Amino acid sequence: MRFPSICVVGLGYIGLPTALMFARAGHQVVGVDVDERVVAALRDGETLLHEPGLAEIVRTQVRSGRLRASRSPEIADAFILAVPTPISGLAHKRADLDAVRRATESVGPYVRRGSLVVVESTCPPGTVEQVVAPILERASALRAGDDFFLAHCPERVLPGRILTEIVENDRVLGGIDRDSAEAARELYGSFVSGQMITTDTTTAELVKLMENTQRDVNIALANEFALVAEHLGIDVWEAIEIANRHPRVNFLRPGPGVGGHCIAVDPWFVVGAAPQFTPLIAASRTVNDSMPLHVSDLVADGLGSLKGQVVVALGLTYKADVDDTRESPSNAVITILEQNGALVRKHDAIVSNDVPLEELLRDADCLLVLVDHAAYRSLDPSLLAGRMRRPLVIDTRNCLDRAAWTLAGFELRTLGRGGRAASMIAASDQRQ
Ligand code: SAJ
Repeated sequence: MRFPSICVVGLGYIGLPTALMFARAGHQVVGVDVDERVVAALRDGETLLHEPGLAEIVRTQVRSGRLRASRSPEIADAFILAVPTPISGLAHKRADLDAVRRATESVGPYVRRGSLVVVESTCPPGTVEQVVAPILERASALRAGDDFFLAHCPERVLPGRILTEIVENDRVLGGIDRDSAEAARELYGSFVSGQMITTDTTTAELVKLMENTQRDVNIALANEFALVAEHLGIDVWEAIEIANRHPRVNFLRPGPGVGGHCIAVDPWFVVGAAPQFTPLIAASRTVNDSMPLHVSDLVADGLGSLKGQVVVALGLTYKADVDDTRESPSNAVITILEQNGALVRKHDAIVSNDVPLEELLRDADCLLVLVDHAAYRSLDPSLLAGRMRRPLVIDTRNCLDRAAWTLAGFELRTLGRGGRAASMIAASDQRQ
């Protein structure tokens, strides 16, 4: 084994699973985090994160003695930086590289001849070469490429499927030089079963941003068609289903907006790097960011006004079946509703369900579905009927069974579904 000891800085949704995979593959791993609660939990063989299968592996790897937790880095053969890169600034959204700088500074003094440093954090193009390398070189008095290896290996795992994808996904390994990329290939080869593709650091940085940008632009396109369909009075969900039968067409799903720490953020790194060439990427961000306002308009439309109306918001996480509420479109929708005088009662099948839904619905005016958790898709409307002051349901994810909810006496409206579709279906129902 070429890099027997590894120091992983940042024990979030990427750093912790990565540390675990290396520990399971037989490396000696120290996991570092600035948050005392994260370190304390890991020392007890526990984690504060919710991800399928994670708690069990944390327990076994901490017990095995191959994974330890610490507040500060120490000497190791390889260092992995997996800290957040958010955006800051409202008018001009720029990458906030403070955490990357701090993490780099913290490992710099421990880098030796022959060490490997890998940046996993998603970064604007050029960061590893222009920001990370100089900091490491200053702190270690060594040269990147000549004396130590430096690579960018962006994570690409999907929250909810992290432990599978971290092993099976193909990996991009961008080296500051060829030997660095090869060193990274050797390191990740200890647990990755997907293919490993080597390139330079800046290409690897851009590849990661391109992936998330493509998804953001495609979601924006679906959202834009949802608005068009509402305007034309047709059903975008039916239209998408039909269009997707074309062998080279694959629309994503419209919804209340794009959340999470990645897809809503990363496109701005590309815009920041080349604003004059990225009008499409910037416009897509604007379209997706405008969806919460559209959802509040749908509610206002359905209720006549928002002032004093009781809205039950179903789903607070940024997407289905995860526990992560950070950067959730639900937060934006709820804020707009409240600013306009609505009284919002919140429920989430995963993170906030102390008060049962049946109780929240009592005398409510609108049930607003913002996240398509499995638990919501399988709700039995007959058990919820007769409690609301007004049985209006607005489904922003098209996840409810229209026939069942209508039969139970609810008025179901769906984002992207215009009036004509509803009336045609009603007409054809009557004909039958
Ligand atoms: N969304 C839609 N419609 C869709 C798909 C998603 O509105 O058809 C919304 C979701 O509800 C959510 C947001 O987009 O609010 C993002 O969800 P997601 O499942 O598309 O992506 P993330 O943020 O959970 O994970 C993405 C993944 N990137 C790609 O699929 C290209 C993952 O592989 C990356 O590793 C991750 O970003 C990351 O960390 O960069």
